[in-house]
Amino acid sequence: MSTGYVWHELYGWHDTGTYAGLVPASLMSQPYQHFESPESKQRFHSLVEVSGLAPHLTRIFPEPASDEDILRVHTPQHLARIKAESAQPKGGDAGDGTSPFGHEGFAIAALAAGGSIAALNSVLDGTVRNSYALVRPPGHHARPETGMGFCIFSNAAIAIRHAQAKNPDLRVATVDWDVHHGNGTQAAFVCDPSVLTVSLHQDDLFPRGSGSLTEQGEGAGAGYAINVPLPAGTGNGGYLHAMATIVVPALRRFKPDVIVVPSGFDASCFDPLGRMSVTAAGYRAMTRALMDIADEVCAGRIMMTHEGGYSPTYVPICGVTVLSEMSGVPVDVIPEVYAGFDTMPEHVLSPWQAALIEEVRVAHALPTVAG
Ligand code: 3YP
Ligand code: ZN
Repeated sequence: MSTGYVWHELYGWHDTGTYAGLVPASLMSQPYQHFESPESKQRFHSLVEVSGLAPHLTRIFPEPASDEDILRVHTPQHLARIKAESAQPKGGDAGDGTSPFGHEGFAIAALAAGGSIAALNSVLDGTVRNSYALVRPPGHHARPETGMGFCIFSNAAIAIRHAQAKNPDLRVATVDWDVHHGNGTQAAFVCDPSVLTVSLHQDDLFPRGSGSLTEQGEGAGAGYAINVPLPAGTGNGGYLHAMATIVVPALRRFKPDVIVVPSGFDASCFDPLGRMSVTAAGYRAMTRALMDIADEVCAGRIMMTHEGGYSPTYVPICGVTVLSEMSGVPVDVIPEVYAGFDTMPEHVLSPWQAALIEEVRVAHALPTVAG
C-alpha cells in the first residue's frame, strides 16, 4: 500500500503580501516577502516531482472544507469574519496582524483544511497506508475563535473532527514537530480524552508563554495533552531522545487508531525562525520512529499535514526525505555538503536536554525505556 500526497496549485497562491519577513514594507523596510511565502512549499512540491518520487505516490486532490467542517472547530464569528475580509479587494488578517491573506483567501484556507481532511480520509478508508498533505496556509496556531501565527483555520483539528463525525469512536494522537507550540490543535481537544495532543517545540518561542510542561489538558482531557518544551539549540540527538522517551511510550499507552503529525520543518538547522538544529537525516529518523510505533499500535496509519518551515532551500530536502521514508522509495536528495551537518556537536544529547525530557516523562508517568 502506498503513500498519499496532497498538493493543489492554489496553495501556492495564498497571498501573504509584501513584507520584509514579519515587517510590512515601509521606508525603513525594503519590500520583500512575508516569511510565510509560497517559496519553501512550492519548491518542496517541485522536488517531489523532480526527485522521481511523484510517480510512486498516490496523488490526492482536495475539496474545500465545508462550513460544517470548519464549524466543528471554529466559532461562527471567526468563520464569518474570514469570509467578510476575504471578500475585500485587499483581503485581511486572520487575527493577530501577522497572518495576512489576500482577496479570496478564505477559499484557499478552506482548501487547506480540505487537504488535511482528504489526506486523513484516505488513510482511514485504507486507500493508502500513510499520507502527507502539503497545504498552505498552515493551521496549528489557529484557535476556535481566531487565527494567529500565519494560520487561518486549524487544519489538523478540522480533519480529526471530520473523521470523528463519521466514526465517533475514533481515537487520534497528534505529534506536532513544528518548532513552535501547536497551541491551536491543543486548544481544540484540551478537554477531550479521545485525542491525545503531543507537541515537541522550542521552549517559549511562539506563542510566548504557551506550551509549558504544566499544560497537560483540562477536565475530562486532563493528562491528554503532552508538551515537550525543548531548550533552544536542540539537534537530532535531543529530538530522537524525546521521541524514544516521551512520544513512543505515550503512543504505546494511548493506542490511537491513527497518528496525525502537524509537520513543520522550522526546527531545522537552516531555519530563520527557529533556533534548533534538526537535519534531514534527523527528520528521516523521527519519521522511522513514528512509523515503527504506528505499525505496532495502528496498522501504520499516519497522516502528516504541513505547518511551518521557512528555508526555501532546505525545507524541500527535509520534506522529500520524510516522504521517502514514509513511502519506502529510496530517494536521496541530501547534498554531500549538507550531510556534514549531521556530525556537528549540537546533535549530541546534552545533560540539560536530557533533564527536561526526564521531567516530562516523570510528569506524565511514562515508563522508562529499556536499554
Ligand atoms: C508567527 C509570528 C512569529 C513566529 C511565527 C511562527 C509561525 C510558525 O511557523 N508557526 O508554526
Ligand atoms: Zn512553526
